[in-house]
Amino acid sequence: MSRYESAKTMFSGWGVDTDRAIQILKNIPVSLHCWQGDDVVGFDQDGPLGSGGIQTTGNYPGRARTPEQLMADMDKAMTLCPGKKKLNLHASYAIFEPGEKVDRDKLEPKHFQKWVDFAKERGLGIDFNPTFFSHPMQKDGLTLSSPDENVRGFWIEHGKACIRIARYFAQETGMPCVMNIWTGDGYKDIPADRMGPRMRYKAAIEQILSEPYAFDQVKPCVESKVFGIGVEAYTVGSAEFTLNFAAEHKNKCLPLMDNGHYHPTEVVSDKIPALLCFFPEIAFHITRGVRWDSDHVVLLEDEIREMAKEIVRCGALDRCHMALDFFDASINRIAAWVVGFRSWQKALLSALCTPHERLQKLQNEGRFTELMVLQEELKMLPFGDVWNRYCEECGVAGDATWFEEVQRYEADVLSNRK
Ligand code: RNT
Ligand code: ZN
Repeated sequence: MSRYESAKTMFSGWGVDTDRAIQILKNIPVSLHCWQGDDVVGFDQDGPLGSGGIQTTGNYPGRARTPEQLMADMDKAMTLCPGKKKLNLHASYAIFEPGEKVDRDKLEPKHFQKWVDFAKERGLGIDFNPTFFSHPMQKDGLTLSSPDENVRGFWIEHGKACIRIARYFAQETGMPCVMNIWTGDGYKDIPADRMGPRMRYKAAIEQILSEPYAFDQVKPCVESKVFGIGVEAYTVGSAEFTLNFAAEHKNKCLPLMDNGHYHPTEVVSDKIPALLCFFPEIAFHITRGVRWDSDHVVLLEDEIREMAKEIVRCGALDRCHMALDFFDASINRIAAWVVGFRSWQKALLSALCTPHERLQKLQNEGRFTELMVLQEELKMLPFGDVWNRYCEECGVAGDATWFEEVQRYEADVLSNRK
């Protein structure tokens, strides 16, 4: 008997069909974020990642400097990851003709045509993000909530342009485009007015959403945050703000939870079933915060596994839009993508190989001791053999031999970049 056959028998003793788990996961898209490849710099400006309260640290050699390089790097990463992928782009990754320079309020679908070609050749859907940072029109750190009407107007136009681009992505790929609105708007120190900026933010996002779109094709989201670097005291788009915004605009907007954006003892896993009681669909940025929203590479950690478990056991895989969001510049960037993507795949597959009904029954019957004992026992099942089979069926290495490929690519390609 092969290792997989033996593992399959053990799981089926628990009522888990591992073949079925593998088949399900093959069809669940997870969005891979382009911004891990170049430290969130983009192609529409010259400097490094600007203000917005987020930061990359490290200077590992080989950062992608051109669209061609970034596409080649993403290709390399995707060939080393099992599962269905989507491409996640930021507006700052617009690709211009030589000499052309278009500001963010005037972006058009044509500036993303090369990305569409890239996605279509690979059968990928595309998700999108307006870029409300690294730009001179961010005044006093504010965009959509600025007291300056010109500043707000500029960013509203940017948001509307992004809806039109998202519409184009959905039409071209035939897959819905999740379009996430996140701004770093906030204040470093104690504000004199907390409501004014939020009322302006609300009206501004409403104006963006007045740009026409079909909600089954374009799915705008609002992402909350607790604080950022330089905006420690107050964030306009707080958890309560974005959640209520999404609730009020339920037929045209989704809430997005980034698990790096809450107080350190809060967990997104517990928020998932809470939101699913009210929203038909929700969205995620999956990341790893170390002490703060540090955007470390996703690993197979307890809370990551718990999030995947909630999505699976709530039967909500088709109601959840999952995207990765981290940026580590201190290690090989392709390996960062691969480790993060594979970790989330492991979490999902493991959740799909968990006998949720059996455990729920114990909970409902008040058999809590047994529940604890069995939950611990499950951790000892040979999940690695199921993972290896999944990877094999997806045509990628199950073990870390994929890293040899990354090392070769680093020697042949990345090390030549200046
Ligand atoms: C920042 C947010 C946001 C960004 C990306 C680049 O804290 O998580 O989603 O990471 O838009
Ligand atoms: Zn995020």
